[in-house]
Amino acid sequence: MTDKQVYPVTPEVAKHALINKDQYQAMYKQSIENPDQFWAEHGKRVDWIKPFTKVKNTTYDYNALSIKWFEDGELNASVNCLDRHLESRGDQTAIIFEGDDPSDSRNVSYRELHDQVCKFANVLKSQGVKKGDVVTIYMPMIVETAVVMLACTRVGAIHSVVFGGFSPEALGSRVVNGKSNIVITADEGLRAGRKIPLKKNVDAALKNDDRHTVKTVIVVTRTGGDVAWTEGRDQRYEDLMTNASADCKPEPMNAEDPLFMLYTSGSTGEPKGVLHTTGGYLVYASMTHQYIFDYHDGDVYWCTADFGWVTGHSYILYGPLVNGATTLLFEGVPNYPDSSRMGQVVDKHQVNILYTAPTAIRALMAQGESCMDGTNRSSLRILGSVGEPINPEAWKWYHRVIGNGECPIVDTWWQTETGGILISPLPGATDLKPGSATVPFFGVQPALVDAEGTLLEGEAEGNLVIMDSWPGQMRTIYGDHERFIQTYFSAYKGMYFTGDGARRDADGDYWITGRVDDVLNVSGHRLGTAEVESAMVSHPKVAEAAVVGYPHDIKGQGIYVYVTLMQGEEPTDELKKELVQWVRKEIGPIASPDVIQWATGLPKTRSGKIMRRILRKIAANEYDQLGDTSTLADPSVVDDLINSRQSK
Ligand code: 6R9
Repeated sequence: MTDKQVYPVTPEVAKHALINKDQYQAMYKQSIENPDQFWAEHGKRVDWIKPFTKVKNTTYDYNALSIKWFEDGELNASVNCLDRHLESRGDQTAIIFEGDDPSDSRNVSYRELHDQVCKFANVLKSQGVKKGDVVTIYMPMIVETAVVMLACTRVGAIHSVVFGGFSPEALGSRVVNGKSNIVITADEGLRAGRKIPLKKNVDAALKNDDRHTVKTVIVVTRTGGDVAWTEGRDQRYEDLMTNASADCKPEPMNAEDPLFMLYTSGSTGEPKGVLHTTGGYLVYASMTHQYIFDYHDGDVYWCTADFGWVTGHSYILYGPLVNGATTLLFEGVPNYPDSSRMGQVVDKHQVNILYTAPTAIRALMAQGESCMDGTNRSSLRILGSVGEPINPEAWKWYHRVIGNGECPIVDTWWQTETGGILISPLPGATDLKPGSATVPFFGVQPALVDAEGTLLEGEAEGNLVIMDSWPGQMRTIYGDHERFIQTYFSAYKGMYFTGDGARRDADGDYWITGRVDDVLNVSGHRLGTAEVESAMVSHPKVAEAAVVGYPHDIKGQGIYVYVTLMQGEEPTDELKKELVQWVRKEIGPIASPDVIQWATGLPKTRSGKIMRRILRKIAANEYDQLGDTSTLADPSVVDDLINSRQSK
């Protein structure tokens, strides 16, 4: 089947675009047939302190897995983001900061940013931070966060950004796992007029750190709110910056030296620290940013993600800054002070490229078109979507209402692990289909396999794998290389397994159908069912819990929890509320259960494995599609669950 509704490349877009259809075909072909030559050429898009002579050295062979790109080159990320632009665009705005409060905005030039970064790099050095140390960053969406991240790269430290919405418990376990002995935070964050107690959370997180290895906490003043102070450990960012020199020699990094780590959820166990290295990542992030967003010099580019997620790393910070772009950094949320905010920000800063998430679009859509009243968004040229499958209805609304029917939408599929976008249209080269991420980027070879790992040809649906390495790929799970190999390369030998399912249509376009493992995608945020379950069962009244996702109009997926209480505990509405609060405290607000259902028993196989497939169907109200339940240890459990679901 070819999907009928196609939005062809328009002549206006084609005229302006960096890559047309023929160029895409030719470049893609070269990138697959001769990757060394292709990436040797495109590897030059970043500045090397010592040029590479080797390009691709990778094997997905399970027993000899190795991923190295540009392995003998040396470079520094902050130099690529800042120093190399000083001569040509020192006074150009690097970052437009748009605060939570619409009256709070400012522009930061490349020169100013360079100064701040060098100063903070010297501060880090003065605090004893060396190449290879892990610096934990727990900060709001402010300019200082970009400064801190880039300063880490200047001295060769590995930053580990923890999303400001995570709880003290989640932060604490990431600090410990990363063996980090320094945390950078702010007094409080600001979101939708509310204060987020970041420093307080850090204090609580470190109280639980029984190793007491965190020697330094640096606190940026954002709100000026009162915070507790631990003498000898806590220091004010502003005080440290006052006397710091703005002269800091960058640390030459090998292409394969770590750049950052970022925790993400998997289907089992604790979140894993995804490790990215320097050379390949910067080449890939900047190249995808330029071509996929059809970025031209002078464009104003706005990605609404948070630094706490990979999109914030690759497409607010590194990709845009390596390209010398003007990147907008937004502290707030799309519906504060009201739902016209997104349109207002676009008009105010004359944004040309807008990159956001389906959940934000659906939330605006639910407000009705009037949320764009009073704004014209005529500066927009390209729209982007990321984080979860975009339903065709939301796609069309985004296209018609936000983009005035004139802007191509690039639906970009990728993952924390991939470092940059792997499947996406290119504005001048790809005809669009609402809901399809379409075609692979240069150097990327997607394929579909069935459960046995047999490659599927032509029109098909199956598990999405990638057949060969690309420069932005993660290199390991911090501290656990074995888990890296097991998680991504053991399911299908010789292939990278994405954890996603996909369909390929008769034109060869890919349609991502969502996770095929036990990972939830709630408002574009990744969460492991295992994490939510382990938070739930840590409550003293809970005996057992099973978590599944269910279709949710705004969030994409909502969190549905089946809970079995300890003998003698009363299943009350108060207890449900308490359990919701409990999970928020353990993980953070993004993990708040949407529905809790009391369960006297859970459907398990005779070997004791919970059959989530059945729980998913019950949560989705699809009782007629339960499939085979005869292998259950106690099939009557299913009827009980359905009855109690219906009687609610
Ligand atoms: C970048 C990012 C990755 C998971 C991924 C997939 C889902 C992301 C998507 C998409 C359909 C898209 N996902 N983009 N699904 N269409 N355009 O989101 O990274 O937080 O690691 O999540 O998100 O399921 O596997 P991450």
